[in-house]
Amino acid sequence: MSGPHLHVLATGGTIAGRGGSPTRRDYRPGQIGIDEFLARIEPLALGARLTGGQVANIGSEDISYAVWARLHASASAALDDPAVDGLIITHGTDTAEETALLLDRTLPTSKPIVLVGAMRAADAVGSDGWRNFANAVQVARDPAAAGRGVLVVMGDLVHAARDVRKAITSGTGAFRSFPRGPVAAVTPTSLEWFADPWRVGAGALYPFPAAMPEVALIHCCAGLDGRIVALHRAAGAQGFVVAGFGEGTMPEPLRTALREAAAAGLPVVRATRVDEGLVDRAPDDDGDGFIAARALGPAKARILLQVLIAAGLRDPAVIQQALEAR
Ligand code: DAS
Repeated sequence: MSGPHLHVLATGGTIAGRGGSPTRRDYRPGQIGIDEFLARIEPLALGARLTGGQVANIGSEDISYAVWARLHASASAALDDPAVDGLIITHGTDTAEETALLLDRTLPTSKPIVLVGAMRAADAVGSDGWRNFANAVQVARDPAAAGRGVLVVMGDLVHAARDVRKAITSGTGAFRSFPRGPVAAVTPTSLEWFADPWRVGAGALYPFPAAMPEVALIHCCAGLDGRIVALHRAAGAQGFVVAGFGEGTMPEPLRTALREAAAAGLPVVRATRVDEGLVDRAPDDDGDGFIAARALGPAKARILLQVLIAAGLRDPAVIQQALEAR
């Protein structure tokens, strides 16, 4: 097939899922290997030459540092290959936002990088995976997709890694972007960008971690006290992200325990358990030594904090600045 050469790295997920019944949810993720997947895509004649590699074949709920390390190494090798014009990663939807952000911050973005999944298995009634993949090819084959970090293509929309999240448990419109919204609309035969690239020619923002530091994510609930902080510190936590109430508030006993952790040099990021909304710096943050998550939700704030700590960046002011980067 003619057209740009796109390399596809498969990790599993529902997009490669197959099961017992086309109507029930009794499928197993990661049942279709990359060779079979590409053979099924070939007849669609998507205007790109596709090669593939199998990094893993798992449900993304089981994603691990080991899989991430293999994926990053394979992605780096593909992006370094002058014969490769763009990269597509097939992935489960449950942790797509975390993988996307991790790669977004640790890979160069001089070529298109697109992560794609599916909400329904390949053999399910109304399967969305083949369309999502055809859309992913439409995006990855466009040179204008470069300079935008890692993009996530789901449900005829293109999302930036920083803003995207799985917002609904089921249905093909499950992915949303906050606060900026999607960056493009896509179909297997059309692509409409809504804005210019924002990271043109940039190399990787940070090195890929040699190991992922323990960062605890504390989900606030009424009456939570500070004991959980001591438990995590005893277990080796190197930093904390709090999914707080509202604009990142938390019960006073928890604040006290986290203030002590910050004073001991453990970065503390205030995020929110609320589905949407920015967490800006609060007047007490300077005194508490806390960092505001801004537009990042708790799960992605944790990934970024792990990358930063692994890079030796623990200063709250430096971390706050890193949370502003798109
Ligand atoms: N099987 C889950 C996963 O791999 C869900 C999915 O892929 O949609 O994330």
